[in-house]
Amino acid sequence: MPSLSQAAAWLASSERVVVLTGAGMSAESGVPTFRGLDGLWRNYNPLDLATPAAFAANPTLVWEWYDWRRSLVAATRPHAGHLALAQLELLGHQVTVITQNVDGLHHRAGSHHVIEIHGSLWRMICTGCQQLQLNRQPRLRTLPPLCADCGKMLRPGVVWFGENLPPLAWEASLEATREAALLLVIGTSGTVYPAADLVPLARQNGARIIEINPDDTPLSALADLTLRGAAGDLLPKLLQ
Ligand code: BV8
Ligand code: ZN
Repeated sequence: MPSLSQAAAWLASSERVVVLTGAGMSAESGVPTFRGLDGLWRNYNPLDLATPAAFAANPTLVWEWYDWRRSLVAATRPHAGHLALAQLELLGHQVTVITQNVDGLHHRAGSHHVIEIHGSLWRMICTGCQQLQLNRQPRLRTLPPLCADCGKMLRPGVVWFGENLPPLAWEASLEATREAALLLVIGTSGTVYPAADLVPLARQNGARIIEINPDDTPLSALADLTLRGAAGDLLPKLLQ
């Protein structure tokens, strides 16, 4: 694939690399995407469950969904694509992974500079005392889980639709994107904002854009190069 060698050449000559990943980055680890056919749980649309209103209306149902996702992710592992991104750091590039995913697979693959702009399945926040707790227990005993300190209900430590992104994470993402020489856009449909805005921002600041996705997306028009394929297949080849 000539574009693969072109992409490899651009990668080799880029010191500061930013990687924006979406649900498609975790697909080959067996984590369902949001919009693919396999993305549904009990026939609910994730867009209907990942909202403050859904949690207020039925916290147990929303927790069942997150508990199911936590168990599923706990049983998977990073794939060769995640590992290839971690390896990129070892080759001397300054790599910042800005992920929309909440599964923690980039951390488990060994990437050091990961910005989780939509939070994490493994974090919980108390709706009472606002304490942030890390909890990696895949199957929670009681749903909804309660705060050990104040007894109030815990919520998943993720950003729901209609909620602001964590300010420090978003600021760090903007800064890294402005400095990027190369932006890899991997496994995202580019339909969620403000994450998708990072792509035009990188372009405005002179970065080269490479999209890795089996399908066309609204972001494809902004890419200097599109590699039509799966992350787990193309990223190791790109690293070679
Ligand atoms: C915000 C955490 C300011 C939770 C997620 C009206 C009212 C309020 C807000 C809005 C509104 N209208 C629009 C908005 C903005 C809204 C938004 O963007 N809505 C969309 C639906 C239009 N955004 C927000 O609300 C954000 N906050 O704007 O704050 C504000 C505040 C108040 C009021 C207004 C504004 C917060 C957004 C964060 C939501 N939380 N996740 C959880 O995970 O449970 S988003 C969630 O969905 C994921 O994190 C992910 O980001 C997104 C799914 O998108 P993708 O990652 O792109 O995945 P998708 O399935 O779509 O696509 C997969 C892709 O992979 C495909 O292209 C496929 O081809 C490809 N693929 C498949 N296999 C592979 C592959 N690629 C490579 N290899 C493969 N093997
Ligand atoms: Zn509490």
